Amino acid sequence: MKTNNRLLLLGGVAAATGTMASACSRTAAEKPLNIVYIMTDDHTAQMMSCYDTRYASTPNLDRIARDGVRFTNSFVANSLSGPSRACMVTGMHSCGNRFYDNETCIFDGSQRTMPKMLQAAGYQTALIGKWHLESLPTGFDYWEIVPGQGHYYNPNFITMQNDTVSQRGYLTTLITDKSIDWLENRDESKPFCLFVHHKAQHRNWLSSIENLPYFEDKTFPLPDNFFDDYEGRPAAAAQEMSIMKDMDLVYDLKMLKPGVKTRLSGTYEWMLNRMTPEERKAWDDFYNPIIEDFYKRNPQGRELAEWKFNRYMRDYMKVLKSLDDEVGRLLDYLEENGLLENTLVVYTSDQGFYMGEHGWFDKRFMYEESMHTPLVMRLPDGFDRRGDIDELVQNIDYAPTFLELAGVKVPEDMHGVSLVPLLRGEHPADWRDALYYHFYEYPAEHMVKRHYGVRTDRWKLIHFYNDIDIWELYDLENDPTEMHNLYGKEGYEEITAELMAKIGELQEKYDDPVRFGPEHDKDHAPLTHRQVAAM
Ligand code: SGN
Ligand code: CA
Repeated sequence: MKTNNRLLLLGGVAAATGTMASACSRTAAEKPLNIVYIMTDDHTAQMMSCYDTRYASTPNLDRIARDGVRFTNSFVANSLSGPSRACMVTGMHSCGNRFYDNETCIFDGSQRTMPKMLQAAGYQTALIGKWHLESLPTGFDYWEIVPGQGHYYNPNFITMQNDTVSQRGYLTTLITDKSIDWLENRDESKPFCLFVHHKAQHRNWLSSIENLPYFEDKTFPLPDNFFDDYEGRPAAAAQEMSIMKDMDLVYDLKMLKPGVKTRLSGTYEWMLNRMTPEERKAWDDFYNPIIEDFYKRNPQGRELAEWKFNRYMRDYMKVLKSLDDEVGRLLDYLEENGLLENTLVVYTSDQGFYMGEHGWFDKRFMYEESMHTPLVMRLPDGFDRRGDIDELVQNIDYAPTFLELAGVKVPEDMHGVSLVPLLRGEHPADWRDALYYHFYEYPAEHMVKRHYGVRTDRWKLIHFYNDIDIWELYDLENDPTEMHNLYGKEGYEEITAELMAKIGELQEKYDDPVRFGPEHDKDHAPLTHRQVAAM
């Protein structure tokens, strides 16, 4: 058994709860570990330079990986904000935490959560930024959240007194300010776990005023499969998240002009009304020449596709620059205050995102770009692991990881698995060989059909169900962009049967009978995977 002297230092609080477990091998002189968990929204690995150098430069995010590890196979369980956050705090798949989708669910804050367990073990816990679980946070000594998606400009915050307070400033900066303030004023006698939840990079990518001029000289080539015809993939064809068809010219691409009304132009104007007169002037001074040029040239066809894609990329990059700078400011604070040695810093996103792949923005699908999520960790002293970790990991694993690091016994029925052995450089022989995924939010915005499936290191099998019954099989080694659905093709019977069995096994393990949604479930008993497969 490994000694865990650090646990002795946690003292009576956790010991008295009887929840201690042997966790990590650190020396007696070291202080208990702290955790800073930074989660952004819709930040995808294609736009993080330690994963992909084609587009963005994110030196501060990369710094986290440089002094620690980069997970190359990090995925979510249900690629949507609320569900991802619920998976993260509970260590359970959506079926276990019962937060299936953003539109119909309210998180039951009375259930077991990792922040509550950390609190019980003597940790100070705080949450700042986007929460998006509808009920007020539980398990945090301090919280300050934005209502719903939050606003980039002069946002409202909900405080612990349940007041809504409007604040001057840009949200990415404000969340960092508040995080640093909390660190400054915390009770230094206790270890802490701070959750910093940014709105950035969520739609509709409103840059800070300072960053407006950046990246205007950059042009980005369209991804090879931008003009995907979705052949053999009817569920992929049915979505409404196309840059060409569904991206709003005013709301997303900022081409506001008197007389031009789009589905979301009113929302965009309402957002701009949050700006101070000075901000609004700087905004208009920047966009007006672009707007004028756009309507004058009136691009069509491929030229319009390139124009839309490039505006999208540039706005995303401007917002990302603030995010990277602000994460840098938080890291500097930790460094200057001697906190880095004994703090695990985690950086991840609530899911990945499409940057024009298949012609899309948004997420939801079990395809790679959105099932994948960036995950890098700066490791505290005592953890010498560096470089890449290639094992299959999922956002349900964060809760057990933090619990183990805090010396709290991970409940046996928790779906996630602690990543601590991987952080120590071990390669457990019995590590999972497949990940389970289930997306439920349909019918809804972007119209991505309900689906579930399994992903191994090489294969992916997906079943789209509900008002469609389509299976898709991908060979990720030979078709990494998932353009060729091999389901039902000759030669793939055996792997298909194996993956189907795996889905059945995982649905049983996680107790996830396929749900058709609240309307259907009122009158029908949930169907098992096997019943659906037999339909
Ligand atoms: C909003 C966005 C959608 C986005 C969802 C979920 N529309 O509804 O484009 O898919 O959030 O995103 S918007 O018109 O309000 O911008 S999530 O990350 O919060 O799950
Ligand atoms: Ca998101």
